[in-house]
Amino acid sequence: MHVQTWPLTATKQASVLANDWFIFAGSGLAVALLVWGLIGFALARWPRRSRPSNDPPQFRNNYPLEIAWTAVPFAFVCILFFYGYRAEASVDAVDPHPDVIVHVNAYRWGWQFRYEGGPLVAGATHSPIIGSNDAPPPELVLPLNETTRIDLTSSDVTHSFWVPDFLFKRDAIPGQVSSFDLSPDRLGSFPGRCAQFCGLDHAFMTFLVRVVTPAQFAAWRRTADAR
Ligand SMILES: [Cu+2]
Repeated sequence: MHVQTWPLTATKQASVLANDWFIFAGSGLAVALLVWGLIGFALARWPRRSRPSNDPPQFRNNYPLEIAWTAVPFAFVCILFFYGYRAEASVDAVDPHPDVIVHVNAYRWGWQFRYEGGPLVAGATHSPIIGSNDAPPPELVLPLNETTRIDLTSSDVTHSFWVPDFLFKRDAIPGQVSSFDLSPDRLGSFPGRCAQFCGLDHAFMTFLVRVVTPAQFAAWRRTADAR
C-alpha cells in the first residue's frame, strides 16, 4: 500500500526520498530540542544570582562523559548514513525489465522523447528573443504504476532533467547516457524544466510530464504512432 507523504510526491522513488527527508529533518529537530532543552534547564536551574562568584565550578577529564559525547553522535551519523544510503540505492536502482523505455535528449533549447517502439515526441518553447513560438511544451507521457526507464543524454551542452513533483533531478551530459527509473503513482500533469543554465533560452526549456492510466497510455501510443 502506498501511504501519501507530505510534501505531495508523484513517484515511488519520490516517496522514498520524502521519507528520507523526514528521517533527517526529524533527527535534526530532535537534537535541536535536546540542546534547547538543556540550555533552558541550565538557565533555570543555575541562575547567576544563586552563585557566590561568576566562576562556575571547574572540572577536567570526565572520561565517561567525553566518550559518550563522541560515541553517541558517531552512532547517530552511522544510522543516518545507513538510511540515506538505503534510500539513494533504492532511487538509483534500475529495473532490468522496465515496462517502457524512453530515450531523452536535451538540446538548446528543448527536449526530445524517443519511446522505444515509438513514438517520438520533440519540441521547444522559445522566448520572444529567439523567435515567437507559443507552442505548448513537449509532453513526456508515462503510464501509472508502471516502471519507465529514462536513458538521458544531451546533444550539445550540459542540461538537467528536473521534475519537482518527482523530487528528482539528473544532469544530461553530452556523450554520456544516464539511466534512471520513474514509477509514477499519481495521475496528473507535472511541470518539468532544465535545471542547468545552458544559454539564452534556458528559462524556456520546459516540458510536461503527463501520468495516465496504462490503457490511456496504450491508446496515446497508438494515435501518436499514426501521426
Ligand atoms: Cu538546458
